[in-house]
Amino acid sequence: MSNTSKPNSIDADFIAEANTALRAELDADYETLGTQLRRRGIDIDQIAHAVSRFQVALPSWGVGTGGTRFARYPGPGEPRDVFDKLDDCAVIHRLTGATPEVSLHFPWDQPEDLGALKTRGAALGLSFAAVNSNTFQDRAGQKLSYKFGSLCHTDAGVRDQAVAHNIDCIRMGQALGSRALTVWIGDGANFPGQQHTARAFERYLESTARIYAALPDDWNMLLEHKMYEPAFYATVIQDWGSSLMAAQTLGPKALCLVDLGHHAPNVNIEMIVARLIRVGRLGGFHFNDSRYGDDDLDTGSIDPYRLFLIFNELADAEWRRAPNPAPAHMLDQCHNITDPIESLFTSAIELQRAHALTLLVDREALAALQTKNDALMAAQTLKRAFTTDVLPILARARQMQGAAIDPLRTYRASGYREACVAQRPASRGSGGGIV
Ligand code: LRH
Ligand code: MN
Repeated sequence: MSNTSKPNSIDADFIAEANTALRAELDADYETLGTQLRRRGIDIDQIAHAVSRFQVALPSWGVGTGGTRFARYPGPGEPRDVFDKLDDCAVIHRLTGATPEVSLHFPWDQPEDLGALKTRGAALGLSFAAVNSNTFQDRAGQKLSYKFGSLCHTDAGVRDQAVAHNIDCIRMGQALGSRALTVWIGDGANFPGQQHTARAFERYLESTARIYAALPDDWNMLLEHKMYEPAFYATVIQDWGSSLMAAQTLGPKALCLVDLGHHAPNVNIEMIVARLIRVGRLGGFHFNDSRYGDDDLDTGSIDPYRLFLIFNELADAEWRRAPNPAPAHMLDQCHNITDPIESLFTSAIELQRAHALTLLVDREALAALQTKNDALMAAQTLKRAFTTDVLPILARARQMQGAAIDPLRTYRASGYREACVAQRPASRGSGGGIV
């Protein structure tokens, strides 16, 4: 456990000092934007306060360097263990004020001492979001392989092993104060005929029912669908329909998690979000961006309008008081060539932006235009919000929480990464794999 040698952390004083030089410029930009928005009947301070309440959980596996099946090029000063990962997550939260929770993945983050991990989290101002089980890899000493699946495996022994792991994740999550279990499985087939499509789904329902029965009353089970990979012909939980069918079969604590990269290119994800909200089963998101497959690129880096349209469904649901629990916002990205800390705080800010932009939509006017089928004016009403430069609002929202007006400039000035390099032995490259 590496809690003695912590890189010089980016503390509140360092951030306050960095903000001093930027305050006057921000005040001027904020004033200008405030005047423009006032003309549109919008109170800029109200938006800034709403943005300051926006939160997204960080993926513990995202602060290390990711890779592809071809190679992984470890970045400098990589975290050695879950304690280093928490240190890095705390830096992201100090810079943005928007990421107070970390989503852990077991066994990747399995500590000897759960209590020590919880204490360290609290000391860093962090708490724990949904925990993720992992029955898509075999680990040392594991009796039965997940090569041909886990919760849907034809061998009851393998299913029992996978169910036991998920129940163990619930136990560890409880010790950390988490309130949800995310279940993503890669179970599926590479050949037509390899797997009985219907029976595989029934085995999934039987296994997840046993996990569901072990859930504490105040917990949720988040079912994550994915179109393909690692299976390349059929995936048991390949789309939102299969996920929703399973959630409705399991019970009210089972909800659907939408990972943006788990759909075919061009799928209208905001429509899926609207449908899941209609039945109160939208449990959360794994935010990232992609152009082709599950590329796990930085959120908002490829198609920020798509991200805006997804948040627009969330804002509209809140406006029309739709009966859906507040979805759990989480990032799930793979940083192959950037500093993961920079990618994660930049992505958290992209989410703050998408959220802020949806608050600029004149929903009364839009509803009236939709009713009278004024297609172009309706589209323009939405686009007008999207094309507003809300950077001053995002910076103000961070400043209001003692976070950085300019996180990238502040982070690079801190020398945090260089300090990590000095204290964390360089890790070797490997053949491949996402983490
Ligand atoms: C599967 C997935 C899932 C995680 C893994 C790291 O592609 O999105 O959410 O368990 O990535
Ligand atoms: Mn995911």
